[in-house]
Amino acid sequence: MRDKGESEQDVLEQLSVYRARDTSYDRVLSAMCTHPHPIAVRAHEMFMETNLGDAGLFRGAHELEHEAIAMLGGMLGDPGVSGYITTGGTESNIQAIRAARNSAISDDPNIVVSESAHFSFDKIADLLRVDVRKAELDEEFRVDPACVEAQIDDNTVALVGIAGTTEFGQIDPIRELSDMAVERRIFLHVDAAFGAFVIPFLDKPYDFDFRLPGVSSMTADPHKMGLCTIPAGGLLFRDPSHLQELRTHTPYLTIDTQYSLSGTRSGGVTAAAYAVMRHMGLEGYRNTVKYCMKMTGRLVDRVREFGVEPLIDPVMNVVVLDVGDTAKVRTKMAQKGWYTSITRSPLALRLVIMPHLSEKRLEEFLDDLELVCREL
Ligand code: 0PR
Repeated sequence: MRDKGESEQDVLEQLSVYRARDTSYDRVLSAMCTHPHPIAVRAHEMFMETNLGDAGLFRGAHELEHEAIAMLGGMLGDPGVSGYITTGGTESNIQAIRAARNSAISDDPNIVVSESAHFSFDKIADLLRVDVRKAELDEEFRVDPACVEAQIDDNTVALVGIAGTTEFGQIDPIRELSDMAVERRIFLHVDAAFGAFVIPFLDKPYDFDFRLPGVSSMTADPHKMGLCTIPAGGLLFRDPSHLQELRTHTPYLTIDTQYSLSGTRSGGVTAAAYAVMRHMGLEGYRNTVKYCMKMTGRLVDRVREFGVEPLIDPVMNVVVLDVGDTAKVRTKMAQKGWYTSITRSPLALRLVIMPHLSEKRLEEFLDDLELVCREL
């Protein structure tokens, strides 16, 4: 740091230079985040300095958190859920499994997750010292319930289903997992980090949320398809006693209990999550999902015209394409300024169709993809 500070204008100019190096979302088909809704930005600014780590000082922000959690719960089948606004899917998953582990009695705990689980579960294995067992997928890239069942033993403290897998946008058979969880009395966590703001608005209904009796907790991220500012995740528990497993005593603060992983945390994102959900309403999200699914359908129709097939018919706005030499196609598309992603197994081209992608950009992307695929 310099001894004498620089003028505000100088610093802002420097920031603009750095900001110009960032990618703008319009050519990004690899991200699960998008432009936040303007009302989320406004709300975030209003509550930026509030600290939910000392919630007694910021009663307004604290109340907004309860409201935001109730709205998330209402969308997912239980407005009476307990929880808090996390920093994202990773924190929600960590905390859900921590609660499950703490509420169970085992010296050698394990959890059974789907092979398609997000890499946050690898962090969980390391942080929480639980054995993370991975169950195989069926040919449609959903977890195979029989494989989950085969991995369960007396030390299994949680099952995890994914509703909206990171790589394929697939939905695990949550009803079967819920039945298993009820029968075996095991905690069931549903990771709907991406899917929470998509699945309720698809034409086809899916059972994936608290309407299923076995679902104990859910991850549902406003900062993905919820159009909120970053970092905003949702952690929801059906049974308030599970949230209590995360309780830390904070005697010298204005409120003597904290549940979050982080201590000091801005109420900005909480206000943003509240504001964007109030403003969008279910109808707003339904329209967003309708747009993304229309674009997804257009993409699939068009690639089929030049001989490229998706690995599965897209369930949500994630498309995985068999383009032959995936690495080469990805590199060539990157040279044309497009950000794409891949799946690990099998290796294929992964595209996420977020609300920031315009119809015009999609057509340009498809023209370039056709050229690249035909040149192979
Ligand atoms: N669970 C699922 C199903 C996810 O897809 C993700 C993230 C997480 C949990 C973890 O969420 P946080 O990243 O909020 O902790 N899925 C994307 C991924 O890792 C996130 C992402 C977003 C990646 C924007 C890239 C990007 O530009 O692939």
